[in-house]
Amino acid sequence: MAFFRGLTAVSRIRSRMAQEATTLGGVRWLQMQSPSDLDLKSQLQELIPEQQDRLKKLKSEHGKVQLGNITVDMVLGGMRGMIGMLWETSLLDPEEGIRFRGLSIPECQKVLPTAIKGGEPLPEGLLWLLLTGKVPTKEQVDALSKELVTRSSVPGHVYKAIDALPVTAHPMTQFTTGVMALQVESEFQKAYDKGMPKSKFWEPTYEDCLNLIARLPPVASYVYRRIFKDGKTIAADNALDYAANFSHMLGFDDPKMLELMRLYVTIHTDHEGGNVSAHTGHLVGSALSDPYLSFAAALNGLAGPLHGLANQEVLLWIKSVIGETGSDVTTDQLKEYVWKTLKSGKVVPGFGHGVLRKTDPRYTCQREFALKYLPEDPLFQLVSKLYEVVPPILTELGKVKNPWPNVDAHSGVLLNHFGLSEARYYTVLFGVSRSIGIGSQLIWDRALGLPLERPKSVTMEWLENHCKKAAA
Ligand code: AMX
Repeated sequence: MAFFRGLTAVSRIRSRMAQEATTLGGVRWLQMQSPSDLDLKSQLQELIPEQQDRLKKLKSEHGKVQLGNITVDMVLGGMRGMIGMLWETSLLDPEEGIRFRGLSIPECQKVLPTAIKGGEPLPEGLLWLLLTGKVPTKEQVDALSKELVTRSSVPGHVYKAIDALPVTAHPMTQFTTGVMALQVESEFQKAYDKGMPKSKFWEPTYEDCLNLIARLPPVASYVYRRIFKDGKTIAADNALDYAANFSHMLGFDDPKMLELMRLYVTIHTDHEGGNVSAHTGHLVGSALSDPYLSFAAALNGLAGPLHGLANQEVLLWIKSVIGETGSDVTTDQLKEYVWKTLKSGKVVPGFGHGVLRKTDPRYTCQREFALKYLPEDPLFQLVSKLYEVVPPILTELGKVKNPWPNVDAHSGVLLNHFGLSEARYYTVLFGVSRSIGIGSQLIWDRALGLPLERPKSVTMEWLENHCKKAAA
């Protein structure tokens, strides 16, 4: 109810020229008119002191409040359920899924500015939301799109570094190499080497993160065209928004594909802080490694099959089902194939999650996209069938905590439908999107002066002795 009240308020706000504010899920909505209102950095500058005070107050007034007990299971179980990190940009509810600064995916789809009427959100709008906690106006998003264009030029040595790799190298290896080569441009590193007060750390971090976000689409599309299109690159069309330009540079100009790319880049940005890529970016950044170094580390985590590589694995898995059974695969054949995968010691890609306990809303919004634009696509229909077949089997295993599909179960068939069929490339798209979430949090990490991450580890002997003492 509060949400719909918020929506009505937003339409009212948007039609007015005066400054006004209302609240939705803790998110402030502002429509303002001065030129600095179109400048993201100025907006952040205003917000930072108040958030620094908030953190100081939390520390001084509630620093000793307990947040739970750590059990041996948690230590041995990949720290599941252990609260250990501050992550401002998004929060994941096991039942409901992700909320970006308090807004669920359907809410973001309703309120973030779009390129076409009733279309998918522009990722620049989500970047603005993640950084400021405020829903931007279309003017603010357009200004940010333009700013990203001005930051998007990639030095030639980056392409040479990628070219030094065999063309057969995995796209993620080539992409991460490109990010590492971009690192020589780091403003943070230069400023740190010169010397700067801690209170200023966030400013070159902001420059690096925005530059990084802006430069990833040309680098990523270079990798794609190098591997799959004989190295024939396509120049940027800087009149387009961020995601549409990325799609264009990859070689896909169908307006529906542009919409898909806007949706894809928006929903893959952020998934709170504990997932492998986000946590890695944050951890490496805590050593004051610059955003390029931090993000390259994050990408290496994203490249694992239990994390971001799962989107590649899903499409390859679906195609191997069809290869073995033919395109008219029956439910029984599908069940048999799922069991065969499990018996071979592999996981069923695209299903399960470390935190979520329901169907991933990122899956649901992609399904809605498919129902709108490609309901007859045979691979989409197979994905729908998998929704019925896989969860009961995973449940039958008795150990899987969440048998439902995650984001990766759906993305591949959508991309494949519009001709982006090279599954090995998919995690690169995920990586481009992740820069928006990880970059936003890195800026806040430095603005809030968050410390070096250094949790305590123990040995099995330590745990045994501790448990003996506890029993006595
Ligand atoms: N297929 C087969 N087995 C699965 C499974 C799946 N889809 N999901 C979980 N399991 C197994 C685990 O491997 C584990 O087995 P083990 O005890 O023998 O090691 C057991 O069930 C319990 O695991 P869990 O607590 O339910 O999940 P988790 O937190 O350990 O792992 C995840 C989460 C995502 C790695 C796991 O569900 C998985 O491997 N899924 C398939 C890969 C995938 O889709 N990854 C993408 C996730 C989203 C993302 O990061 N992009």
